[in-house]
Amino acid sequence: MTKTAVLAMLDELIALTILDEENVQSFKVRAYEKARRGVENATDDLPALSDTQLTKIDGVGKSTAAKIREYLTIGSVEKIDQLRKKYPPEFVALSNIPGLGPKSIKTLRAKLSINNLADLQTAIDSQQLRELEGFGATSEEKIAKAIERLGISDKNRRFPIADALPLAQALVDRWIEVESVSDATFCGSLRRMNETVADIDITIGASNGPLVAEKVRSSPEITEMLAAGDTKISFLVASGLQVDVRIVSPEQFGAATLYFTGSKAHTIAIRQLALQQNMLLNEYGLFKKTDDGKENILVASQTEQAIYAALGCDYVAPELREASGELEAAAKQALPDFIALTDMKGDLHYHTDRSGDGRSSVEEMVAAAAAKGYSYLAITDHGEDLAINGSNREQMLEHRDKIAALQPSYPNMTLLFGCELNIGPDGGLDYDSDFRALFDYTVASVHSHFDQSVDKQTQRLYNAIADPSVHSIGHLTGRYIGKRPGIELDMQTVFDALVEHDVALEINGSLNRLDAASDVVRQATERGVKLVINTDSHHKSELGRMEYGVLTARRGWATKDLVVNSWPRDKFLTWIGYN
Ligand code: DGT
Ligand code: CA
Ligand code: ZN
Repeated sequence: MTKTAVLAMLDELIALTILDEENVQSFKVRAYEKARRGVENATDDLPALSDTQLTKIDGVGKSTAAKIREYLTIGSVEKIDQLRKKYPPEFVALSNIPGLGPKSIKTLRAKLSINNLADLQTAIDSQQLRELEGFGATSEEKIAKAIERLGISDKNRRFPIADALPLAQALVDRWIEVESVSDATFCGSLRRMNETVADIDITIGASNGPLVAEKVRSSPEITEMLAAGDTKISFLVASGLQVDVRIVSPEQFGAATLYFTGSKAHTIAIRQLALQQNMLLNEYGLFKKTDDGKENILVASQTEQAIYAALGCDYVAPELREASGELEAAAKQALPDFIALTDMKGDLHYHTDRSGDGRSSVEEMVAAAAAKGYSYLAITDHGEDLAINGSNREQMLEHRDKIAALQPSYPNMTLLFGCELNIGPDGGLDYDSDFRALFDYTVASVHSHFDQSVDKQTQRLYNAIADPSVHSIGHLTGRYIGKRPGIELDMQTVFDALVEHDVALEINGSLNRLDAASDVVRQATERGVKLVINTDSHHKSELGRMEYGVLTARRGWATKDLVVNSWPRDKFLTWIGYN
């Protein structure tokens, strides 16, 4: 059990308690939140701690310590199981819809027997919400529109990547350690970094399949077993997410992951390519027919790399496999020079506890960036316009001194005094232009007013982009995948403005955001818009998000030359006008 899993457990406990008590400020909720912050800052090796040591973690009392111990020992927590019975995951999920909080979903359940999205949709379709006290026609329409824009209305439920990827990673990390396992990976839409997934597909290569199957079948996350074989196991977890596991021999691992990663269209195209070369590709391997056509001889199967190579192709990374030109380019060995994680030279959207929502000190955050080997770092705490989270001028200037004082300890990394400016409803920014000019670097982003017209939002973005103090636009639409629709924009106008004013478009690596989205990145790349890939870290444990940002950029065919924070330090500093 990793610390990430414990944090996820505490998140669920907090969400369920809020629902139970209808109060985000209750004593219990605040205690759990405090404990979560403590655990986040504690050692990664929680299982090594004794009971006494657990209670020594900041904010962790006896009862929370007992729950953490229970979770570390048996993989579940009695209290959470009880709350889940009262509030099943598909019911809790309703509170993610904008306009519906804990109180209102409980009203819907009490008055209209609404237990899940399908029930809610039926009630909306028959206009039952507008008759309900505290709702009305406007709120019914607003909820209906939110469901539609989130794309969650169809009965084939999809899950946001932020809900699926950490679980998939935890399962793979655990199963790869099992005896006789040669390799394991999640596949399907998740490995291709799609924003939402229908299920988690996992492929395991192992010489002792039955032994591994036994281990998989006894996973503590399982709430319902759907198929319990020795080569294929399917189960549900508490959220309702389905996990499909295939166990194959180590020799067939590459052919199996190629097949199960898809996309379906990509795998069909690559089979076609094999046929053109008189070969046969299936989930077991790539085979060549003998001259008499009677026998198939194995050409490659153990790794995906070997299969692409045997077909005379560049290796096509999973995030590119969407049948949108990648195979044609790979067959000509002409895949563009896409950005890679190892190219990244700095993080340029980065918070410290100077921000109300930041949770690590500036010293810790700078040390974490230095440990990544970065050559530059922009510290971009929130400007004054963001209530609670923002900083006034005096606080910002003090912060600047603090950052400058740290610089001598980091000769290999240039520390930039930055700011995340808030883009107001009409495109206005924090402070005034003289004060904004004090920042070495800025990222401007939208945090509110999501419901304006396309024209108004486009003009709003245009005004921000045109401001001379702005270097980049952060999380373009402000969406939370599957939870909050972002603003709607006329993208061509936005791209034109970005090019005209030489402002970079951010790809935000937070799994909840992945904003700008990969399809937008692809258009931006074609238009020659400069890009920047950031983590938007609010804690020292969040720097790993750079990988997700880079994968999203690669899905959008972003080339290295366009990504400003892959540039060498001198080139980058010249671009921002730093001296
Ligand atoms: P999802 O689950 O809807 O988010 O998307 P995928 O791509 O993960 O689709 P899924 O889980 O149905 O199947 C996983 C992969 O298995 C898929 O990407 C390609 C492969 N696959 C599934 N069915 C077929 C099929 O009928 N033909 C071919 N060639 N491949 C398939
Ligand atoms: Ca899938
Ligand atoms: Zn931020």
